[in-house]
Amino acid sequence: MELVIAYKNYSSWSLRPWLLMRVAGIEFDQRLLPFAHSDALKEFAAQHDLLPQVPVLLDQLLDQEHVIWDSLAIAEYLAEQFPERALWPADVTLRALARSASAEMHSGFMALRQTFPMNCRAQKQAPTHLITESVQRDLNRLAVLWARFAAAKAKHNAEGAFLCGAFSIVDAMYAPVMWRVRGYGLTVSDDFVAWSAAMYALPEMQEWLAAAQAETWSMPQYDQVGGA
Ligand SMILES: N[C@@H](CCC(=O)N[C@@H](CS)C(=O)NCC(=O)O)C(=O)O
Repeated sequence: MELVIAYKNYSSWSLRPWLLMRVAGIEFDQRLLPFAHSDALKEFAAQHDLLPQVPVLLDQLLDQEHVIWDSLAIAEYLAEQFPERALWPADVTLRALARSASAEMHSGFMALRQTFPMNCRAQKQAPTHLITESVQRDLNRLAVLWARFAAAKAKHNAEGAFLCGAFSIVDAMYAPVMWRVRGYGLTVSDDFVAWSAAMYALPEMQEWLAAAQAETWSMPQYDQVGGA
């Protein structure tokens, strides 16, 4: 399998399947296409009739090359191909919650995502004027979701520091939010802080961070957010 991604420092959609596969122990090669610094992503997309976007998963299955694009579709494909890795929680209630929250991340949190782009190298304190009403609404929504996961975990005796206990797709879907909240000094809730610490401590997340720090590409429009 080959996962096509972009900048480890900035590409939030790339992080999701990469982290999921690494934590689940699914082996893959990675191809990094720095789309703002080369035409390689455009050429790759044209070759496969895709939009010029990452992530894309290439899989050789039953003698055919399968091309899966979009983070959530990749996560679902992997869950189907590797049922023994329990990429979704086994419990139906937790699974329904994890699926709903993953879809909500995929289509929502626009204010947070647009105002505070993922930048793993950032360590800032966001100026208060950037915490607009819409951003605050997104942060409040995270707190509500995290409380809901904590209650569901307790009710279903799910053990572990992640949203449904053990690491699952929903943690991967929210992984960039960990970087956003941490990197810009935002506040969500105590439940979020505990989850964030567990996500940050994952060896795979540290591996991603080290690679992001080693990258020499920069995107000034993102580096300038929240001050120099
Ligand atoms: N809905 C897509 C979003 C993918 C996306 O927006 N990817 C960004 C990178 S994080 C991209 O490829 N941008 C290319 C560009 O801006 O040229 C997913 O879930 O994978």
